[in-house]
Amino acid sequence: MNNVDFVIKLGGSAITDKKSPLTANIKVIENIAFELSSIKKLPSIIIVYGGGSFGHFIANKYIHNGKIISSIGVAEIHSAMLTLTEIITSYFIKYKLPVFPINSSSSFILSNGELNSFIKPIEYSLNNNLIPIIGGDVILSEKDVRILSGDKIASFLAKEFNAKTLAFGTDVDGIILDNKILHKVRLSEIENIIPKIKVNQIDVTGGMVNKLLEIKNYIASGGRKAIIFNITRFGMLTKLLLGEENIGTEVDKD
Ligand code: IP8
Repeated sequence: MNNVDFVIKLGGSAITDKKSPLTANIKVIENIAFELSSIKKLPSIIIVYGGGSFGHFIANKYIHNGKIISSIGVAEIHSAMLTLTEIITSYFIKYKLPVFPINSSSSFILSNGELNSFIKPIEYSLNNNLIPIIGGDVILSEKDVRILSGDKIASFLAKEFNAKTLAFGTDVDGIILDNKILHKVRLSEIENIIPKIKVNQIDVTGGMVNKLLEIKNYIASGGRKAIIFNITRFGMLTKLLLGEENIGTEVDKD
């Protein structure tokens, strides 16, 4: 498996308008594509994206106790994510980015509660100078269908491809407590921070709290640094890719 420099999650709250069903935030998507295309020598990256007002809006209607309770619900959620995939892809291509969308519902299944993956297409797309992009989606198990969040996919792929940085692009400047951005957080501090974070009701996969838990598991199991930053601020993605410091909240080992 080849190594990558970055796994970057495009948060659903950044790339869609969470207040309007099925509405992409075209300006943010276009800025992301523009910034990526403007970097002279793009590091190796895997892009992951969240559901926002596509996946989460539909999923909210059909989820009960973490399970999707209707087959047509599964079809609708998957279809909404395909639409979002197509929107992101078209803007990346507009900026001549060799994007290669990979479907997570065909790359991941749950078997006996364990996540099984087929990620060779991601490895091979990197070998072929393509930028793999993959989103949160519905995934199948023996007897039911669940949502696999983009956060989980991002941390999973960051581990598999030994990413130097796992970056979560959101619509906030990082973890903010008492009106201050926490620029550096150590693994052991995460548990104390989580109860102080406001919970987002729309997000079926748990929003910022889930992100921090995901990062905690990621770093605790040998992952390298993780960063939460505001990807809706033009220029921040470029700073991330150029390795600038203090662009959001960075989480490291103790
Ligand atoms: O926005 C969830 O991905 P997330 C995807 O990364 C769906 O939690 C289908 C709701």
